[in-house]
Amino acid sequence: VFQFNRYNTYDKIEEYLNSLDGCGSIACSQTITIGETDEKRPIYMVKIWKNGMQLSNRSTILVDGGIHAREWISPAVVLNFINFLKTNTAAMNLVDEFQWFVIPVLNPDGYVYTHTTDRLWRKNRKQSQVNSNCFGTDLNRNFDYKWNPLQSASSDPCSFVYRGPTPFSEKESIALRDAMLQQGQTYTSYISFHSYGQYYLYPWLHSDQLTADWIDLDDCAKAATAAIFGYKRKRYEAGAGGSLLYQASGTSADYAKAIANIKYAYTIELRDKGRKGFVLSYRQIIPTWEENRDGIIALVDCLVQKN
Ligand code: 0X9
Ligand code: ZN
Repeated sequence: VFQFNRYNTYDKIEEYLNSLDGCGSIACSQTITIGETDEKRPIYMVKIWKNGMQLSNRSTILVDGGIHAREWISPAVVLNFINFLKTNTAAMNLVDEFQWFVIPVLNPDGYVYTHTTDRLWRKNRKQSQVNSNCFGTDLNRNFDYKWNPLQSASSDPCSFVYRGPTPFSEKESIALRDAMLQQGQTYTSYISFHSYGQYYLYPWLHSDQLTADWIDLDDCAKAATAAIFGYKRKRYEAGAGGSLLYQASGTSADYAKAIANIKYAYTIELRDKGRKGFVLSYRQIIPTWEENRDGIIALVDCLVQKN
Protein backbone atom coordinates (compact mmCIF):
# COMPACT_ATOMS: atom_id res chain seq x y z
CA VAL A 1 0.00 0.00 0.00
CA PHE A 2 0.94 3.63 -0.53
CA GLN A 3 2.76 5.24 2.41
CA PHE A 4 3.74 8.88 2.94
CA ASN A 5 6.94 7.96 4.76
CA ARG A 6 8.27 5.56 2.10
CA TYR A 7 9.50 5.76 -1.47
CA ASN A 8 6.52 4.30 -3.30
CA THR A 9 6.58 2.52 -6.65
CA TYR A 10 4.78 4.27 -9.50
CA ASP A 11 1.96 1.72 -9.28
CA LYS A 12 1.31 2.72 -5.68
CA ILE A 13 1.54 6.42 -6.51
CA GLU A 14 -1.01 5.90 -9.29
CA GLU A 15 -3.28 4.05 -6.90
CA TYR A 16 -3.08 6.95 -4.44
CA LEU A 17 -3.65 9.63 -7.11
CA ASN A 18 -6.60 7.77 -8.58
CA SER A 19 -8.26 7.44 -5.17
CA LEU A 20 -7.78 11.10 -4.32
CA ASP A 21 -10.65 12.91 -6.07
CA GLY A 22 -13.01 14.71 -3.74
CA CYS A 23 -12.76 17.03 -0.77
CA GLY A 24 -10.66 16.94 2.38
CA SER A 25 -11.39 19.24 5.33
CA ILE A 26 -9.39 22.07 3.75
CA ALA A 27 -9.38 21.57 0.00
CA CYS A 28 -10.81 19.56 -2.87
CA SER A 29 -8.88 17.91 -5.67
CA GLN A 30 -9.25 16.41 -9.07
CA THR A 31 -6.57 14.27 -10.71
CA ILE A 32 -6.23 14.68 -14.47
CA THR A 33 -3.86 13.22 -17.07
CA ILE A 34 -1.70 15.77 -18.90
CA GLY A 35 0.21 13.40 -21.15
CA GLU A 36 1.34 9.89 -21.82
CA THR A 37 4.95 8.70 -21.92
CA ASP A 38 6.64 6.58 -24.59
CA GLU A 39 6.17 3.55 -22.37
CA LYS A 40 2.46 4.49 -22.20
CA ARG A 41 2.33 5.65 -18.61
CA PRO A 42 0.00 8.53 -17.76
CA ILE A 43 1.49 11.74 -16.39
CA TYR A 44 -0.81 13.05 -13.69
CA MET A 45 -1.63 16.53 -12.49
CA VAL A 46 -3.66 17.13 -9.33
CA LYS A 47 -5.74 20.29 -9.29
CA ILE A 48 -6.39 21.53 -5.77
CA TRP A 49 -8.72 24.30 -4.63
CA LYS A 50 -10.21 25.55 -1.39
CA ASN A 51 -13.13 23.53 -0.03
CA GLY A 52 -16.33 25.53 -0.60
CA MET A 53 -14.94 27.34 -3.63
CA GLN A 54 -14.73 26.24 -7.23
CA LEU A 55 -11.93 25.58 -9.64
CA SER A 56 -11.66 28.83 -11.59
CA ASN A 57 -9.25 31.04 -13.45
CA ARG A 58 -7.92 32.59 -10.28
CA SER A 59 -4.21 32.73 -9.54
CA THR A 60 -2.50 29.36 -9.39
CA ILE A 61 0.82 27.89 -8.28
CA LEU A 62 2.26 25.13 -10.46
CA VAL A 63 4.37 22.51 -8.68
CA ASP A 64 6.25 19.57 -10.10
CA GLY A 65 8.39 16.69 -8.92
CA GLY A 66 10.27 13.82 -10.46
CA ILE A 67 11.66 15.54 -13.55
CA HIS A 68 14.84 13.60 -12.75
CA ALA A 69 14.21 9.90 -12.17
CA ARG A 70 16.71 9.20 -9.39
CA GLU A 71 15.70 12.15 -7.18
CA TRP A 72 13.20 10.10 -5.21
CA ILE A 73 12.83 12.61 -2.38
CA SER A 74 11.16 15.01 -4.84
CA PRO A 75 7.96 13.00 -5.57
CA ALA A 76 7.90 11.93 -1.93
CA VAL A 77 7.83 15.54 -0.72
CA VAL A 78 5.31 16.59 -3.39
CA LEU A 79 2.92 13.77 -2.41
CA ASN A 80 3.10 14.83 1.24
CA PHE A 81 2.37 18.36 0.09
CA ILE A 82 -0.80 17.28 -1.74
CA ASN A 83 -2.08 15.53 1.38
CA PHE A 84 -1.22 18.59 3.49
CA LEU A 85 -3.11 20.96 1.20
CA LYS A 86 -6.22 18.83 1.34
CA THR A 87 -6.37 17.97 5.01
CA ASN A 88 -4.27 20.18 7.29
CA THR A 89 -5.63 23.37 8.90
CA ALA A 90 -2.12 24.85 8.64
CA ALA A 91 -2.64 24.86 4.86
CA MET A 92 -5.61 27.23 5.10
CA ASN A 93 -3.69 30.28 3.94
CA LEU A 94 -2.12 28.38 1.03
CA VAL A 95 -5.52 27.46 -0.44
CA ASP A 96 -7.14 30.78 0.55
CA GLU A 97 -4.68 32.61 -1.64
CA PHE A 98 -4.09 30.23 -4.54
CA GLN A 99 -5.21 27.24 -6.51
CA TRP A 100 -2.53 24.56 -6.82
CA PHE A 101 -1.73 22.44 -9.87
CA VAL A 102 0.63 19.68 -8.80
CA ILE A 103 2.48 17.16 -11.00
CA PRO A 104 3.99 14.61 -8.58
CA VAL A 105 6.04 12.60 -11.13
CA LEU A 106 6.77 14.23 -14.49
CA ASN A 107 9.07 11.38 -15.60
CA PRO A 108 7.35 8.10 -14.67
CA ASP A 109 9.29 5.92 -17.18
CA GLY A 110 12.56 7.03 -15.63
CA TYR A 111 11.15 6.68 -12.12
CA VAL A 112 10.07 3.08 -12.77
CA TYR A 113 13.51 2.33 -14.29
CA THR A 114 15.22 3.51 -11.08
CA HIS A 115 13.07 1.01 -9.16
CA THR A 116 13.65 -1.95 -11.49
CA THR A 117 17.05 -1.58 -13.14
CA ASP A 118 19.30 1.38 -12.40
CA ARG A 119 18.83 3.36 -9.19
CA LEU A 120 20.87 6.28 -10.54
CA TRP A 121 19.07 6.83 -13.86
CA ARG A 122 18.32 10.52 -14.46
CA LYS A 123 16.68 10.99 -17.88
CA ASN A 124 13.50 9.63 -19.45
CA ARG A 125 13.66 6.32 -21.34
CA LYS A 126 13.02 7.10 -25.00
CA GLN A 127 15.45 5.36 -27.34
CA SER A 128 17.66 7.64 -29.41
CA GLN A 129 17.01 7.67 -33.18
CA VAL A 130 20.64 8.60 -33.79
CA ASN A 131 22.33 6.03 -31.56
CA SER A 132 20.05 3.12 -30.75
CA ASN A 133 22.40 2.01 -27.96
CA CYS A 134 21.51 5.06 -25.94
CA PHE A 135 18.35 6.01 -24.13
CA GLY A 136 16.85 9.06 -22.60
CA THR A 137 16.76 12.84 -22.74
CA ASP A 138 17.43 15.07 -19.75
CA LEU A 139 14.01 16.71 -19.48
CA ASN A 140 15.54 19.66 -17.65
CA ARG A 141 17.64 20.45 -20.76
CA ASN A 142 14.81 20.01 -23.28
CA PHE A 143 12.87 23.27 -22.85
CA ASP A 144 12.91 25.81 -25.65
CA TYR A 145 14.65 28.67 -23.95
CA LYS A 146 18.43 28.94 -24.40
CA TRP A 147 18.32 25.35 -25.64
CA ASN A 148 21.96 24.62 -26.40
CA PRO A 149 24.77 22.23 -25.48
CA LEU A 150 27.01 24.86 -23.93
CA GLN A 151 25.93 24.93 -20.29
CA SER A 152 25.95 21.55 -18.51
CA ALA A 153 24.05 20.09 -21.44
CA SER A 154 25.06 17.79 -24.26
CA SER A 155 24.12 16.94 -27.85
CA ASP A 156 25.36 13.36 -27.29
CA PRO A 157 22.39 10.97 -26.81
CA CYS A 158 24.55 8.88 -24.47
CA SER A 159 25.24 11.76 -22.09
CA PHE A 160 23.29 11.97 -18.85
CA VAL A 161 22.58 15.63 -19.64
CA TYR A 162 21.47 14.99 -23.26
CA ARG A 163 19.31 17.93 -24.34
CA GLY A 164 17.33 15.87 -26.89
CA PRO A 165 17.32 16.07 -30.71
CA THR A 166 15.18 19.24 -30.72
CA PRO A 167 13.58 21.45 -28.04
CA PHE A 168 10.41 19.80 -26.76
CA SER A 169 11.26 16.50 -28.42
CA GLU A 170 9.88 14.70 -25.34
CA LYS A 171 6.32 13.99 -24.32
CA GLU A 172 7.07 14.82 -20.69
CA SER A 173 8.49 18.30 -21.37
CA ILE A 174 5.61 18.96 -23.78
CA ALA A 175 3.10 18.02 -21.06
CA LEU A 176 4.71 20.43 -18.59
CA ARG A 177 4.97 23.19 -21.19
CA ASP A 178 1.29 22.81 -22.09
CA ALA A 179 0.35 23.02 -18.41
CA MET A 180 2.40 26.23 -18.13
CA LEU A 181 0.85 27.79 -21.23
CA GLN A 182 -2.71 26.67 -20.57
CA GLN A 183 -5.20 29.22 -21.90
CA GLY A 184 -6.95 31.27 -19.28
CA GLN A 185 -4.66 30.20 -16.46
CA THR A 186 -2.62 32.72 -14.50
CA TYR A 187 0.31 31.37 -12.56
CA THR A 188 1.92 33.41 -9.84
CA SER A 189 4.63 30.87 -9.22
CA TYR A 190 6.25 27.71 -10.55
CA ILE A 191 8.06 25.46 -8.08
CA SER A 192 10.11 22.50 -9.32
CA PHE A 193 11.42 20.02 -6.76
CA HIS A 194 14.78 18.33 -7.33
CA SER A 195 17.60 16.95 -5.22
CA TYR A 196 20.16 17.32 -3.86
CA GLY A 197 22.10 20.22 -2.26
CA GLN A 198 19.59 22.19 -0.16
CA TYR A 199 19.01 25.25 -2.32
CA TYR A 200 16.12 27.57 -3.23
CA LEU A 201 17.15 28.71 -6.70
CA TYR A 202 15.69 31.29 -9.05
CA PRO A 203 16.55 32.35 -12.65
CA TRP A 204 18.63 32.56 -14.52
CA LEU A 205 19.94 29.05 -14.56
CA HIS A 206 21.44 29.31 -18.05
CA SER A 207 23.77 32.20 -17.24
CA ASP A 208 25.28 34.06 -14.33
CA GLN A 209 23.17 37.12 -15.14
CA LEU A 210 20.26 38.16 -12.95
CA THR A 211 16.69 38.94 -14.04
CA ALA A 212 15.44 42.52 -13.78
CA ASP A 213 13.17 41.59 -10.85
CA TRP A 214 15.54 39.15 -9.13
CA ILE A 215 15.28 41.03 -5.86
CA ASP A 216 11.62 40.01 -5.50
CA LEU A 217 12.46 36.37 -6.10
CA ASP A 218 15.42 36.62 -3.76
CA ASP A 219 13.27 38.08 -0.97
CA CYS A 220 10.86 35.14 -1.11
CA ALA A 221 13.59 32.50 -1.47
CA LYS A 222 15.32 33.98 1.58
CA ALA A 223 12.04 34.03 3.51
CA ALA A 224 11.77 30.31 2.77
CA THR A 225 15.30 29.36 3.76
CA ALA A 226 15.02 31.46 6.94
CA ALA A 227 11.82 29.59 7.90
CA ILE A 228 13.57 26.28 7.28
CA PHE A 229 16.46 27.34 9.48
CA GLY A 230 14.00 28.48 12.14
CA TYR A 231 12.24 25.12 12.07
CA LYS A 232 15.10 22.76 12.98
CA ARG A 233 18.28 24.59 12.07
CA LYS A 234 18.74 23.02 8.63
CA ARG A 235 20.72 25.18 6.25
CA TYR A 236 19.31 25.79 2.77
CA GLU A 237 20.85 28.48 0.58
CA ALA A 238 18.90 30.96 -1.58
CA GLY A 239 20.26 32.40 -4.81
CA ALA A 240 20.27 32.58 -8.59
CA GLY A 241 20.98 29.12 -10.00
CA GLY A 242 23.53 30.08 -12.60
CA SER A 243 25.69 32.18 -10.33
CA LEU A 244 25.31 30.14 -7.13
CA LEU A 245 25.83 26.69 -8.70
CA TYR A 246 26.60 25.91 -12.34
CA GLN A 247 24.89 27.14 -15.49
CA ALA A 248 22.30 24.87 -17.09
CA SER A 249 20.50 25.54 -20.38
CA GLY A 250 17.01 24.50 -21.49
CA THR A 251 15.61 24.17 -17.96
CA SER A 252 11.95 24.23 -17.02
CA ALA A 253 12.37 27.11 -14.56
CA ASP A 254 14.07 29.41 -17.07
CA TYR A 255 11.31 28.57 -19.57
CA ALA A 256 8.64 29.31 -16.96
CA LYS A 257 10.23 32.69 -16.29
CA ALA A 258 11.17 33.77 -19.82
CA ILE A 259 8.47 32.29 -22.01
CA ALA A 260 5.51 31.32 -19.81
CA ASN A 261 5.79 34.63 -17.98
CA ILE A 262 5.59 33.12 -14.51
CA LYS A 263 7.32 35.67 -12.35
CA TYR A 264 8.19 33.54 -9.31
CA ALA A 265 9.94 30.52 -10.87
CA TYR A 266 11.90 28.37 -8.42
CA THR A 267 14.00 25.24 -8.53
CA ILE A 268 14.33 23.69 -5.09
CA GLU A 269 17.12 21.23 -4.37
CA LEU A 270 16.05 19.13 -1.39
CA ARG A 271 18.23 17.13 1.03
CA ASP A 272 20.94 16.30 1.50
CA LYS A 273 24.29 18.11 1.06
CA GLY A 274 25.95 15.06 -0.48
CA ARG A 275 26.39 12.45 2.25
CA LYS A 276 23.77 10.15 0.72
CA GLY A 277 22.97 12.30 -2.30
CA PHE A 278 20.30 10.76 -4.50
CA VAL A 279 20.05 7.60 -2.36
CA LEU A 280 18.67 9.43 0.66
CA SER A 281 17.19 7.09 3.30
CA TYR A 282 13.41 6.87 3.52
CA ARG A 283 13.84 7.98 7.15
CA GLN A 284 14.63 11.45 5.82
CA ILE A 285 11.36 11.79 3.88
CA ILE A 286 9.25 13.24 6.70
CA PRO A 287 11.96 15.57 8.10
CA THR A 288 12.67 16.85 4.57
CA TRP A 289 8.97 17.33 3.93
CA GLU A 290 8.39 19.14 7.23
CA GLU A 291 11.18 21.67 6.84
CA ASN A 292 10.11 22.44 3.26
CA ARG A 293 6.48 22.69 4.33
CA ASP A 294 7.59 25.59 6.51
CA GLY A 295 9.72 26.89 3.65
CA ILE A 296 6.80 26.90 1.21
CA ILE A 297 4.43 28.50 3.75
CA ALA A 298 6.93 31.34 4.20
CA LEU A 299 7.49 31.62 0.48
CA VAL A 300 3.75 31.89 -0.18
CA ASP A 301 3.34 34.49 2.60
CA CYS A 302 6.02 36.49 0.83
CA LEU A 303 4.26 36.14 -2.56
CA VAL A 304 1.04 37.42 -1.03
CA GLN A 305 2.81 40.44 0.48
CA LYS A 306 4.37 41.25 -2.88
CA ASN A 307 1.10 41.07 -4.80
O1 0X9 B 1 20.97 20.31 -13.25
C1 0X9 B 1 19.75 20.35 -13.09
O2 0X9 B 1 18.94 20.15 -13.98
C2 0X9 B 1 19.18 20.65 -11.71
N1 0X9 B 1 20.05 20.13 -10.70
S1 0X9 B 1 19.98 18.51 -10.43
O3 0X9 B 1 21.05 18.12 -9.55
N2 0X9 B 1 18.61 18.18 -9.64
O4 0X9 B 1 19.97 17.81 -11.69
C3 0X9 B 1 18.89 22.13 -11.57
C4 0X9 B 1 20.06 23.00 -11.73
C5 0X9 B 1 19.60 24.38 -11.52
N3 0X9 B 1 20.58 25.17 -10.99
C6 0X9 B 1 21.65 25.59 -11.68
N4 0X9 B 1 21.56 26.51 -12.55
N5 0X9 B 1 22.75 25.05 -11.42
ZN1 ZN C 1 17.15 17.23 -10.70
